[in-house]
Amino acid sequence: MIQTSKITQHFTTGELAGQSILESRKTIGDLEGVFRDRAAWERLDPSTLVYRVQAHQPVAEGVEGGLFWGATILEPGSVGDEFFQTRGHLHSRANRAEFYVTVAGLGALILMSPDRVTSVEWMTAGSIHYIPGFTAHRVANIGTEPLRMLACWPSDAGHDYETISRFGFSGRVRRIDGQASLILE
Ligand code: PAN
Ligand code: ZN
Repeated sequence: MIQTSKITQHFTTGELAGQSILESRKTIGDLEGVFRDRAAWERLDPSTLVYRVQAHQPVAEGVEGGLFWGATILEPGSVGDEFFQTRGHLHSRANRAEFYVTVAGLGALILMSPDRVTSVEWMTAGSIHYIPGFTAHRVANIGTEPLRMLACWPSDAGHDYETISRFGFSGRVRRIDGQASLILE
């Protein structure tokens, strides 16, 4: 049998297309507690779009042995001296790893090890990033164009947002003297 894929990946925009693609969006109002400068966050229009996530989930969430494919488009912008960024998470099955690939834009992949050591990998078109298990991950858009990236992760990984919302990362990427820098807290 010869079949054509029903899901397609656009390599310029990073967008996925196809019938069963799941889509979610996060606005400034959805991201309470993500940015250190609360007053700056409160000054922004809560309906401002920060990022969109598309996911291709060929098996049900939680199935062991499957894979998911996703696209994230993170708008440029800032909240105080921080850049627009994703909430960040661990995986619920914490040992599950993940790949990120940058399609376009400039980003910072913020990683935190189980002993709370935070590091950054700069993201540029074509860069591939392996996120090991037990590693919290968040992405900031440090450029002026949308950051477009792809991700592939196990279908039984799940998302643990609670740990990061309670304990945060031990470092943040901030604009210091005009330059994106990792500032440890
Ligand atoms: C990604 C992220 C996506 C959005 O698909 O879920 O970039 O980030 P948050 O989930 O932290 O809001 C991924 O890492 N999946 O596991
Ligand atoms: Zn993840």
